[in-house]
Amino acid sequence: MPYYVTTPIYYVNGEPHLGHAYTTIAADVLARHMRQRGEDVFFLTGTDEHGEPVAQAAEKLGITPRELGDRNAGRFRELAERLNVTNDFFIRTTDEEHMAKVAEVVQRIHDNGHVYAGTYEGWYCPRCADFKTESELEDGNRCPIHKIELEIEKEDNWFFRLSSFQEPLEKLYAERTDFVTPQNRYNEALAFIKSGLRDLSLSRAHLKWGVPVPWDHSQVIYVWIDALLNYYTALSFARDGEDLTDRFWPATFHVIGKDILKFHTVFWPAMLLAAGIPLPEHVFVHGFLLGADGRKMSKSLGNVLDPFEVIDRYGTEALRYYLLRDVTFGADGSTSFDAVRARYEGELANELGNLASRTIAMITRYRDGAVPEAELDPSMVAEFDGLPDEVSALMDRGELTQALETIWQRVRRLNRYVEEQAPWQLAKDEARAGDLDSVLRTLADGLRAVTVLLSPWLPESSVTLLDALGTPDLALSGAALDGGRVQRVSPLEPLFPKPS
Ligand code: ME8
Repeated sequence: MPYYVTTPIYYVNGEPHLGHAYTTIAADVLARHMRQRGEDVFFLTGTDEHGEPVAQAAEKLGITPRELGDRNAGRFRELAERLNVTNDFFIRTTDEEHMAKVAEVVQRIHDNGHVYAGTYEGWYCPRCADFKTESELEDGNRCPIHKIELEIEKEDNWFFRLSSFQEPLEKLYAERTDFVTPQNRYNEALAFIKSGLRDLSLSRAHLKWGVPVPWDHSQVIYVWIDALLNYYTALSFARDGEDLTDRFWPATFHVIGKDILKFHTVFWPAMLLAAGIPLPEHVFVHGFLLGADGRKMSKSLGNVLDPFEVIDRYGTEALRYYLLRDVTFGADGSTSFDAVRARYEGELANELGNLASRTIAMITRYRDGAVPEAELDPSMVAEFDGLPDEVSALMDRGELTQALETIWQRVRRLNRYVEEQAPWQLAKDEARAGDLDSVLRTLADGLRAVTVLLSPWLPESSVTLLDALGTPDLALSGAALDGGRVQRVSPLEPLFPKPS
């Protein structure tokens, strides 16, 4: 089955930060998990390079918007590499093929009768590149996201008849209750639709940095319309000489943060309906990472957790694990270096690392590294029963933290099993050699099963560990406790050493 997962494309006017890392890691965990299930996966990320915020930032730096794009797209690519994410393509909205396809789709929306000329007047936030309604404004006519004071702007624009999609969108939400998850975000999107949709300006007159409106080159296409279309255009040129659109469209999972909910859950489906393009299956809206003090992360408050610093000290795996473990995916949550340390030492090193090293050490010591051919302990088999399906069902709903917790309970269960069975005692009693065989085999195969399941979160450590168990296969079909057998173990360096 095709599975197409996307991240938002990030603005090149800012630096890559923890929030970007979070969404990108989450999408990668989904992509890796789906590959384990044997699905045909395409994973897209990239950069959003047009529009006013980028043009303004470039001007401030005294460089062209293209130069700024080149510089920062490079930094977002580097971030993706350091996070060890497996995106199949990196789109930039300045890619010529993207721009040509945007023009083509917007022309189609126009030809289908959904565009007209008008004048727009309203509260405009240049940082959001978006007009705000009165009800969205905060005290002092401030942007609810950027807190800056807004001004009224007036412009002759081309308009997209968003209002005529009120009913089709309500119908969509009634028919597909899992179009937006989690439920509170579905409710928020539906409430926005029900509050009445106003037409949307589709172009900007005073801006040059963007895709020209195909029938009026004096204007450029509104940056959000250009940006949203990346999910669709990328498939047409991601592979030289091959169009992947039929294979992967509609997208399975758009992963986004709550700040861009309205664009993805209201404007985007309306645009696609207007262009006659099938709608994506799901939009998963995650919450916001906050500073250690529970406030929005901001450099001036000094409460920002730098993903690169975490990677330098604890490694990529620690960051991937920490973010999806400590902050429930879908909710807001605070972040701190101390919390990373606690998860690293308390769970990765002391629980998983310890389970791995003692399992391998005991098999080496008591059985010369050969895993005995004994019965698996039936009580443990029962505790692992149905685990891969349970994890898959959670992943299908985007519940990445719950999926990780479900697996981690088995890591803890295996550690308790070691304590309960005390193999070091069994080893002293020749008459109990059969019991020791069974315990060692149960531990080896249990460790293999949890490692396969954990590999989307901990891709590197999982490969190292599975190599030491001599069972490199990552297929989820083998992730049951009786799904595959470890024959021999080989020595393993500590997976999560104390940072120097
Ligand atoms: O909005 N916590 O780009 P952007 C969690 N170009 N996630 C966060 C976060 C935080 N504190 N801060 C940012 C744009 N993010 C547009 C998108 S898509 C067609 C165009 C993540 O660079 C989160 O995914 O401002 C959020 O939605 C995204 O970065 C915004 O990135």
